[in-house]
Amino acid sequence: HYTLFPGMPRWPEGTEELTYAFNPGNGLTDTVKGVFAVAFARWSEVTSLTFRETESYFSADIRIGFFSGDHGDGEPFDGSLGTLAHAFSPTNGRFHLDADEDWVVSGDVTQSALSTAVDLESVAVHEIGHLLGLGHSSEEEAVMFPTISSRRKKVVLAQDDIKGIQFLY
Ligand code: TQI
Ligand code: ZN
Ligand code: ZN
Repeated sequence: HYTLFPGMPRWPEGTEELTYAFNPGNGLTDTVKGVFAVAFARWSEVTSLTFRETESYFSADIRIGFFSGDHGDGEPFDGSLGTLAHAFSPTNGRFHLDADEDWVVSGDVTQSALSTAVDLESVAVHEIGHLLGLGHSSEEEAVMFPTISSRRKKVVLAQDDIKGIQFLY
């Protein structure tokens, strides 16, 4: 079953559109940005929320960046595997990914030669769930389940994820 954060934080009643922006310092390609767009679309398909990319990193609702090791928020990344990414409950909007992972951006993670390969879209869909207010699920098929096998792709929302997000929005 899905969980919510303590106190059930959510984006305010009446929120229709959330903006997101990428850390300008990362210089991300359109291919990488496209993975996030697809991940956001999975959540907008089952809610009335929409997501729009903006150029303005500091005024965006959701701020996405790749960082290595200690990056100034007291939750340092740890190199390959371990912590892959973190995102915070509404309405914080911080969405950080570990720059030292072997991210698979396009192509099939299950076929990667690297045992450390991590599927970017799978992690993005999970973290967006946190950004919108979902905690972890006890259901293994849910994208909000707290573990993922390496070289696994899990991007399709389970009924449990959908029930959780539709409770909030
Ligand atoms: N990062 C943890 C996560 O996103 C950070 C975290 C732990 C967390 N407890 C939390 C965030 C409670 C919000 C609320 O779960 S992670 C997975 C999964 C991670 C793990 O790097 O361990 C995914 C990131 F589920 F596969 F294990 C993305 Cl998909
Ligand atoms: Zn961080
Ligand atoms: Zn999580």
